[in-house]
This record gives sequence, structure tokens and C-alpha cells, in this order.
Amino acid sequence: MKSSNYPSNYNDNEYCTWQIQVPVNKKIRLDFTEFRTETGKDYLLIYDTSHYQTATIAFDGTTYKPPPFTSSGNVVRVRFISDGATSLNVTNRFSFNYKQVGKKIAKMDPFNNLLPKLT
Ligand SMILES: [Ca+2]
Repeated sequence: MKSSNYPSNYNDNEYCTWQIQVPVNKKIRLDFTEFRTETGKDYLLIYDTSHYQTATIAFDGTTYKPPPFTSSGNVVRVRFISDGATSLNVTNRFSFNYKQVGKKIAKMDPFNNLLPKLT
């Protein structure tokens, strides 16, 4: 995913939402590859939709990249909101990758021990 106009500056007055969904029982991992937004003005929000009440995370800024984010469920919404102005001589853009990740698999499947051997 990339901000609009990438690698040029994103637009003013943006309000866009991406919904990322993977199969049930999988999770989503977001990895930010670039993050340059205007501090205190343009925000990226992550909604972990399995946790409506709590897990909304907001990022802005030009000096750091958000850490990798892993959802608790199989749906994540990412929203970008920019204000009505762009400062001169700045780079305003971001990009991130996402991938499906599995939940931990139990080390031993006891059911296997019950199957007759087929030799
Ligand atoms: Ca702005």
C-alpha cells in the first residue's frame, strides 16, 4: 500500500480507508517501509477491528517509522487523514506492506497418535 501520488506528496484533505481481510484464524501483519507525514497534522490510524473499544493506534511524524503491527483478528482497517495544507519543501508520503500470518500451531497433535499405522 502506498500513499496517493507516491513517490510524490500525498494530497491535502485526504480521508481514505483500506480494509484488509484475511481468512478466519489468520492474522495480519503490517510492516511500514516509509513513513513521512506532517507531525500533528496528518495521521495514519490503525483499527484492530476485533477490539473495537481499545486498539486504535495513531501515527504521525517524519522522524520514525511505526513498529510492525500484528492484528488480534483477521480484519484491520487503516485510515489516512491529511489536513488542508502541505508545508513547503517537505516529503509527505508513506508506504507499508501487509501479509497474512498464521496463529501458532500446537507442537504436537495428539490425534495423530490415535491413528493406526499404515505400514
Ligand atoms: Ca498536511
